[in-house]
Amino acid sequence: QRMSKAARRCLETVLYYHSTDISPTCTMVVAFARHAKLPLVFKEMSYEKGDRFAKGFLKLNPYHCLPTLVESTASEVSGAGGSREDQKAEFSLWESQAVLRYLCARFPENEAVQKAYPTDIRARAKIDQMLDYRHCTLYPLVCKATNSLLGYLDAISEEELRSRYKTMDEELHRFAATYLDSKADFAGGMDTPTLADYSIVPGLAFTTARKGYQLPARVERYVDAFLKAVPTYAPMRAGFLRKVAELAKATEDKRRLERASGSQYKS
Ligand SMILES: N[C@@H](CCC(=O)N[C@@H](CS)C(=O)NCC(=O)O)C(=O)O
Repeated sequence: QRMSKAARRCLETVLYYHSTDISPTCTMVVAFARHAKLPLVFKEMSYEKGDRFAKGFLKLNPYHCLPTLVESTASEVSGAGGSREDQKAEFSLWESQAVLRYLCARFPENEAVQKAYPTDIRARAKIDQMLDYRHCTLYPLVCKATNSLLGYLDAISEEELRSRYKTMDEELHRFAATYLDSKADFAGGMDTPTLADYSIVPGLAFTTARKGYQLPARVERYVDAFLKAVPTYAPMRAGFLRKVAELAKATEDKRRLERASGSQYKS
């Protein structure tokens, strides 16, 4: 059935995210949207089953990465809202931080949005600076240090691992010295969490892949402050930490077995 021009149009915003517990990019957007109580439809996709490779979904996002946000219009039939069949996706967006910014532009009246991404241009520019820093500098160092422990990359020597953790740890100290001060809880001297914190905090959970590693004390307090301020994040973090521990253990066990059997097979 074609949508009549006269029909009232309503917009549905769907957020597709991974059901896997270890996606910092999904976590940052879901935690923010839930905390701000944004009127989104949340759709979990199975990472393992590869839902993101379905033809229909690839049309929405050829990069098949999550989170992906999709907006559709639907005719409102006798006030009941549109049915799925007469909906037509008209906008899709991926890249987690672009999605965060779009949600703020889309729901400007929301109080949590106003706090997380203020309209003052200098405050906003500083948050943008921290978002870019997270994606381009900090997070790549976290991934470089932790990926092989989680089995995402081949094994590396203990010496190399130590060196990568050291580089990451030095950057975390630099982050604390530059962006975290003693008066405010959040990055950039902010009293309430901003988009930058939603983006930075979840990825830090990967650092626990190495037993005995401790975040710099100021960064640890920052994570705690975020957990307190954003209660929707706590269960996500718990699942994330569990999954990191599981993956690290499974990777360690597998490599031990390979070494014992002298296998050439690489994980
Ligand atoms: N730069 C992207 C990265 C998104 C991304 O790689 N998401 C992962 C989960 S953390 C994913 O969906 N991977 C599966 C795939 O790309 O097929 C962002 O910030 O959104």
